[in-house]
Order: sequence, then C-alpha cells, then structure tokens
Amino acid sequence: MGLYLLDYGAGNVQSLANSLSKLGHSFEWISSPADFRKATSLIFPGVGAFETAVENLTKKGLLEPLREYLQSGKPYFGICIGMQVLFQSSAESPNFYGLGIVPTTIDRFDDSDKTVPHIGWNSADLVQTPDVGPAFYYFVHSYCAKYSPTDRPEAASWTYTTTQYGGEIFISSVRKGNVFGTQFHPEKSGAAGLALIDNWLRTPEAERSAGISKSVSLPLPTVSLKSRDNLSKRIIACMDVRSDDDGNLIVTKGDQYDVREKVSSGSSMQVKTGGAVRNLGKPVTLASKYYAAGADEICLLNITSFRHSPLQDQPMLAVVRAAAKYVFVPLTIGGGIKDTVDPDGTKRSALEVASEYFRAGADKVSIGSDAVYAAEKLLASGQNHGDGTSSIATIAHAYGRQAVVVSIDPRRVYVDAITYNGPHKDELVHGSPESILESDRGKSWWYACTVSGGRETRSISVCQLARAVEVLGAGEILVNSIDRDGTGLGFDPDLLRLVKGSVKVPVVASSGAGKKEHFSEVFEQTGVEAALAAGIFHRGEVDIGEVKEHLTHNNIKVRTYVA
Ligand code: 1PR
Repeated sequence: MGLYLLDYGAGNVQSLANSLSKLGHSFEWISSPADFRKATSLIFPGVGAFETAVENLTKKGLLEPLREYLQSGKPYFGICIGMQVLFQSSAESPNFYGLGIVPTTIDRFDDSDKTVPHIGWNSADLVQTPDVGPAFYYFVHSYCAKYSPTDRPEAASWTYTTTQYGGEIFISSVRKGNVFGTQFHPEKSGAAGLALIDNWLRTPEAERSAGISKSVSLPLPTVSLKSRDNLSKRIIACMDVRSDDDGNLIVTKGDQYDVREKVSSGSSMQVKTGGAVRNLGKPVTLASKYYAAGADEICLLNITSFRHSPLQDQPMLAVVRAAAKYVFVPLTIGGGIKDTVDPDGTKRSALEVASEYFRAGADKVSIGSDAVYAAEKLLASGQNHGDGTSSIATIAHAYGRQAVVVSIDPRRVYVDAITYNGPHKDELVHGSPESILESDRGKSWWYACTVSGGRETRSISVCQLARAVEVLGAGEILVNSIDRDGTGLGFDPDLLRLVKGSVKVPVVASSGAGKKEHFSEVFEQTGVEAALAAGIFHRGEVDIGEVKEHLTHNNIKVRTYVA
C-alpha cells in the first residue's frame, strides 16, 4: 500500500510516525508534489498554527497538489490542522484561506465560561451512527468548527462526531467519501487512538474511498453521553532528568529542589545535603511504565539545562526520541528552551531549540527561566502586548499556543502582614490559624518567581508572571512550588487559586502530592485542569490507576485507561 505522510515542516509529525511503526504500517514522506500521485493513502498530521500550515504548504508548492489528491477520491486522513485546512478559513489567521472543501469556517472557542485552549481528554460522540457511544481522545486546540445544524447546515453532512466543551458543541471529526479528519490527536490518544488509526488503515482502500460507515467506526464504544462536556482531569507523571556525578542521564527527585542525598556531617552527625544525586531510574523506562499505567501525559524536565548549550544537550534529545517510541500520550519537554549560543558561536533561537524537541517527538515544550525574563521585559515596557520576539511568542506563532507551557517555580516570601509595605501587598496570603500545616498558621506571604531551578529569586510575583505569559502566548501554566516539592504535604491550594484566578489558560498543579486524596483535594479546592506528581509515583507509593479510581469514586471525571 502506498501510504504517505504529509509534513509541511512544523509540528510534531514524529508522533504519528511512531504510532504507525508501532502498529506495523510502513510509510513514506511526501517530499515533492509528484509524491501525491504515488500515494494511495495519505495522512496529514498537522500540528501548529493554521497560518503556518497554509503558508508552508503554499511555499512548498504542496497546497494545490493536496487539493487535487483530495479530489481524486483517494483516502485522506487529516489530523488537527490536517482537518482544519479542509475548511474555508480560520479566525486564527484571517488572512489565510483553507481548501474550502468543508463549506464552513473555524472559530475561536468562547473563553467566557471556560479555559482556552481546550486541552485534554474528551469524548467524541458519533452523529452519523447514533447508537454507538464515545471513546476518549486527546484534544489540544483553541479553534474549532462550531456544530450548529440549524445555523450552519452546510457542514452538517460532513459531521462525523461532535464534542462538547463548556457550553459549546463543536465538530470533532468530519467524514465524507474519501475524506476523514479528526480535531483530536489519535496518535496521542493511547490505545483508543492507535486502534482508530489501525482501523482506518486496515480497511480496504475502496471502502475508505467510498466512506462506508464501518470503515472508520470509532473503537471502544461505551454508552452514549451526548451533549455533555466530558473533558476529564489529567494526571501527569513528571520526571526531573539530569546527569548523575558520572555523567549518566537519570531521573532524580528533590526535596524542595535539592536533588542530592542527605549525608551525615562529621562527628556531630548533623544531616546535611551534598551527597550523590538521587537516582530513581532511567527516563525512558519510567516514561514507558507511566504510559502503561495510564498517565494522561508525561513530562520530562531537563533540570540543569541552564548550564549547558543545546549541543551538549543531545542526550536529552535522544531521551525524547526514545521515549516517543513508547509513549502514545502527550509528551512535554522542559529545560533550556531559550535563545542560546553554541560553543562555536552559532546563535540558536529558542524556536530552533524547541523545533529540535518537536522533531524528536515532543508535543509541548515547557519554558521556565526564560518565561520569567520575558514577563519582566513585558512589565518594564508598560505595554499590554509583547513585541513578538520572546521565546513564548515565537514558538506559539509557529506551533500554536497550545504547544507552549510555562513552568513556574515560585517560592513563598514570608512577611509581617501588619508592618509590610512592600510590593505585591494585594497578593498576600494569610495562613489560617486552623491550617492543617502548622508551618502556615498565623503567617503571611506572597509568591515570588525564581529562575535557574530556584537558585535565584526575582521580584516578580506569580500572578504578574501568569498574566504576562498568557499575554505573550503561553497555552498552559505548570505551577510548581519550591516549598512543597517532594514534601508529600499536598499541593499548595493558595498558590494554585491565585494563578487560576489570574489567567484563562489551563493550569497544572504540581509539587507536594503525598497520597491519592491530595489529587481530589486539589481539583475540588482549586479547579485546576491537571495535577502532576513525581516522587509518589517514582517511589511506587501510589499507582496512577489508584489515583484515577479514587477520583472516579469522588465524581471527578478522568480518562479511564483501556490497555
Ligand atoms: O529554566 O527553562 O531551563 O527549565 C528548567 C525546568 O526544570 C523548570 O521546569 C523547573 O521547574 C525544573 N527544575 C529545575 N530545577 C529543579 C530541581 O528540582 N532542582 N525541577 C527542577 C522542578 C519540580 C517538578 C516536580 C514537582 C513534583 N521540579 O518538576 O516534578 O515538584 O514533585 P513531587 O510530586 O515529588 O512533589 P528552564
């Protein structure tokens, strides 16, 4: 079979390639317009911004051959932007036109009742075969085709599945004749997504061209949950990666960011830090293990990347490449995403560094220190918009804001609430006298941002940072806490409520998980979209499955994992 993949040069096409290899399908890449004629099946795994996709396809002379291919009746499967490009246009890039095959437009989600982007696992409800219910797939997008058979009857005949997010129902997949397209990412949707791809590819070409319903029926039907927002809370397993003292890349875990073993010092037997770097396992082995255990996302953070240039970071790229072969849920990579200069003097922009990671198989990049500097620059400028040059802005422009996570490393700054007259007075948190943590009782503090893995505290507050990075183009905010990291005391709800109340983008809680109840507490108390943990999983104290069972028991929606 002549299966070809279309890569317009931006976005993580490696994930789809890895899915196909895992499923045992061989394929070629479309490298020139002539390849379209050789293809007997085509998948376009478009990731990124609408404008980037259309512009790149046009520049490479691939847009018109793609249109001809679609008109030829040969099977086509478009993913995300690969589906959106079939539409007339997108509000994301008003000056660019799509192929206009599906006769309606793509619009932005309304963020008045929900966070945007829509990130996470949601159901796809079949329209054309209503007796079959939903399976859960991974979505990550800010723009969608609104479903409205009365206002937009022209798109109705194309609608294969719909999905509800907040009060809006949108078209989550289209299908007609030889054309199939999904807004969600089957290549990142675990077993359900792999089954969908395999199902489509194993159906005879003649049937896929004719669009016979059984050919692309969605797997894993359960019950019909039509017209319900099924977006589930995500559980993320995080691995802090660095070299041990012998130069091997390992997963480590700190206590309040200190990753070295405690050692006894001299005759006083005083316990001090400074021993060997704690070794909790190998990054790829652990990533595969957490995928198999049902993690909704995997996060790999290169925690000492601020010391190195990207060239010396090649081992981390190799880790990402290897992990992406086993992990079919989203993979976020952080550490060192910034403008750098190679030892030979070659300048490498943050966008180039991020692109390397996307090509290796990352789905999102997470920016730490550089986001703090960019936010400080924005605040100093007095403007309410950036100049488009920050790492956040350049990566969001090329790959879409949903691919850019900002990872914050805040630390509490304790003050005397009665006499304090310094900055961020309006953000002071006052520890309740009844707080379960004795250390919080009667105290007051604000949250300062830090850079270089907590080594340097800055004067910018966590709320200032969150608001600024959202303006600059961040699609999600990962909120760590140096005070809670590795303590097992639970997430910091005061910190998370502050950030959640400052932005419209999804917020991920991190640091402090010590038991499964901490996960239900953080979702109930703060409304965050996802919770990340490290130590509790590395040490095998609680299994991801147990966390999800506990959440389900507490009526918190999660993706139930089907191997
Ligand atoms: O500044 O863009 O190079 O990014 C560096 C990245 O590395 C940032 O995302 C920063 O959070 C992370 N980082 C730097 N130093 C450390 C360290 O631990 N010494 N790790 C570090 C941050 C926090 C979480 C951890 C949670 C959950 N670790 O990643 O996984 O706190 O832990 P727990 O569940 O065990 O409590 P840049």
